[in-house]
Amino acid sequence: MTLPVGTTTGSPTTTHPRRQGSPVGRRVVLGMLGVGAVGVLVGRPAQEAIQSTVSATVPGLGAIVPAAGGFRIYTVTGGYPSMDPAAYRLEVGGTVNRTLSLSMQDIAALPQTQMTKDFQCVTGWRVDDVPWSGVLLRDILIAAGADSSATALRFFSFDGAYTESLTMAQSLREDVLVATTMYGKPLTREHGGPVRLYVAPMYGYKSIKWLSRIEVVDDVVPGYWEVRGYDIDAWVGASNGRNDEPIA
Ligand SMILES: Nc1nc2c(c(=O)[nH]1)N[C@H]1C(S)=C(S)[C@@H](COP(=O)(O)O)O[C@H]1N2
Ligand SMILES: [Mo]
Repeated sequence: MTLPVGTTTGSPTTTHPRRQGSPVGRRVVLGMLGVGAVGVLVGRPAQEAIQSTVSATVPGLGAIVPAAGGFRIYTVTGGYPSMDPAAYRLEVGGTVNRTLSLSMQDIAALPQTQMTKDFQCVTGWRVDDVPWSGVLLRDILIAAGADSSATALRFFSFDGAYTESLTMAQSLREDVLVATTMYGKPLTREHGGPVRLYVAPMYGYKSIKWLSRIEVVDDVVPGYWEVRGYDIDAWVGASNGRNDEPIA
């Protein structure tokens, strides 16, 4: 099976997979056509979220600070790391054709994607209709020439503590964003600026803040909360024993 570069994978508006899709077949290297080819992926419409579910917040995910709009600010290190955007680099490595070290300008030069979707924490709080923008993780993988037959990705934070994981199939979805803005403004330090992941269909713990490195690897390595008992496949409404409304 050939990875359908330049076509849609997954359908954020209608599908809600409970398990990862079938593995990509023979080895296919993403981005054989080069970075220019990803332009065809731009311009998909932003989607509106449907419904909110608000329930009692159960603390337990590290330091918690309430924030505007219903977000709680989480950090497992007890502080917020700071990063001069001019010094920031997003490293992309592992099983890729081209190791990348992307500055904010490099990221801005990649195809930009916007989406407006809810953010749901596994502890129960949900923020409706958050406008996000950045670069699809998929487009970064294409830019790096990632091997789409690799099984998984690992994500690292410059907070020095937090890590996350996704399968390759999950990473190629069109609702998984390397986010640089929220509500039309650069991501604040508290929300993970200058760059965080936003994994729309999954609980918030997948959306690693202060993202510093992406690695394409052969095995899923459970992330910070996953080694502490949370589900690795963190689909909203179909994991962690919860029945929240899926993120449309
Ligand atoms: N580096 C880092 N990323 C993180 C976390 C964290 O503690 N550290 N918490 C996660 C959890 S559990 C949630 S719900 C969201 C919260 O995002 P916010 O702090 O922007 O509200 O960030 C996720 N990403
Ligand atoms: Mo969370």
